[in-house]
Amino acid sequence: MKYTNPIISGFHPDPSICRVGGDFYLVTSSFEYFPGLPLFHSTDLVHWEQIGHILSRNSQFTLTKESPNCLGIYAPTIRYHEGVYYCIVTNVGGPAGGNFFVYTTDPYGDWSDPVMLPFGGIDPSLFFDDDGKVYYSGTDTGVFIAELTLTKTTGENGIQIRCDHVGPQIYAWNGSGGNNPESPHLYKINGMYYLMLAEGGTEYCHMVTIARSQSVCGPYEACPFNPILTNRSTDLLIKAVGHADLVEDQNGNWWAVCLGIRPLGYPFRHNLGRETLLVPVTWEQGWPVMGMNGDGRVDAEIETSLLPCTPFESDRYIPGSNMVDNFDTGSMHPSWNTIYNPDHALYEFTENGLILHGNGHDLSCRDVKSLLCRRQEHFDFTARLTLTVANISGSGEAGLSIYMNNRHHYEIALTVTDQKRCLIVRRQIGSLRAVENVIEYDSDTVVLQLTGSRETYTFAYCGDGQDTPVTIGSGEAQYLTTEVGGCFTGNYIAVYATNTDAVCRQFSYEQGHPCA
Ligand code: 6LW
Repeated sequence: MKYTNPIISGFHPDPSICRVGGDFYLVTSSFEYFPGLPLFHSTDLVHWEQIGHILSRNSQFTLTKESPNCLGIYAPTIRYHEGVYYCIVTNVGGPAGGNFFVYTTDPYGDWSDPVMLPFGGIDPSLFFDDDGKVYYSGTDTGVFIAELTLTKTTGENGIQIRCDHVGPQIYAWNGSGGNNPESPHLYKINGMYYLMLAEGGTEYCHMVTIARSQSVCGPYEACPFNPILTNRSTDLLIKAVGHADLVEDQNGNWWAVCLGIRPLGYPFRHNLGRETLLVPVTWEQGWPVMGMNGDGRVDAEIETSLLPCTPFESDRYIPGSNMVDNFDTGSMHPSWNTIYNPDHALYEFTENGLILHGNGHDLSCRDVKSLLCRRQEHFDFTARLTLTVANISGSGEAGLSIYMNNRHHYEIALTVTDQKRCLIVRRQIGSLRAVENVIEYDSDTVVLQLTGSRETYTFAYCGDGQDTPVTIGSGEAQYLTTEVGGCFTGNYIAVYATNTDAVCRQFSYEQGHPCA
């Protein structure tokens, strides 16, 4: 069969995977977005459903408001050991930052509060050796390994796990010489210890390298075929592949998940963030060989007969699928995020829809806003928001935005200008900010539409009784890209209100342009 990469499209970087029987669980980074660490389940490695978020409570983590798109929840690792699921991760920046793990016996339920660990740096991973010892690997001034003493107790509230002791940091192998050796994962396979890294930085020179040893703390022998995975200096459409994690399926075949990007065109600029890819792995001379023909590359289409083909029926959210939210379930659709820990007072579910209570913060403000956002998962998409704003004053505004960060966003909004209700299209690219169109519009309710393509984001509206959207503005996609003004995340589609209350009655997101 043939499968297509990415297996999880849009901003889903730094994937980590584990298998429990015939079930695979996969987690990705989430940076400043809340809830943190989206968690996915699959039985065939290609079809994924989102089963929740690992960090779903304010008590588990506090996100810093510094440096949008660059800080927050980085690179997690998910592992399963003796009935317990562990996820170890870094909250980067702010006084609450640091490395910690959370755990659960039920990945569909709540995860524990954090168990903080005294290590600096990023990209933590856990390895459970077959002699009962547990090791941490991470990256600070270099890649290191340290033993952890974890103690598990069972009480009235289920299991409790604490870390009683951490061993010295051992710098065993720092990669093949590329910059930014990071994301170390340890494995024991056929009696050998393997230490797999990313090198070259998360941009276009990204790669995966590996070394092995007979002893967990080394000495490590580098693979003579390093890098074992990279798309650097190729014409492949997927670029910057790296940051991989290995998994063996129930049939004894091996796979890696990794991240990669799909630029809009040339020159390379990407707006979907770093996405999750699946790579076949075979073994030669005791080394993992990655790629469809063992070529150490990741293609958009991969032909393989080896997938554990056990697709499942899911009534959960399938990432990359179309979505309609009537805001009538009383809870948030799993694809919605807030930026930073949410202020729950800003969101009110009613039988008429979701009321956003504007808190005076507009899209350019780097603080908690009355906003919900979801990932842009396709180059070509159509998003629509049916919005009612009854009372609106001159400083009030509610609308639909394509949002990279507070300094890079385009939007269509209902507002008041010169004491008249109107629709505006505004764009901000760095320090340039302009309202580019103003249309008088005197009704309370409007359907706002945002379409995306590789070239352009286009804004349109439908007034009461209208069926055909009227385009009132557009902007280049290339200026809302990581290379222009972002860092580690991808673009989001946001519904928001500033200095007003606004009722969101329906939101839809569809791949493609159904109106075209
Ligand atoms: C992550 C590092 C990386 O911590 O990017 O691509 C950093 N790899 O391993 C942020 O995602």
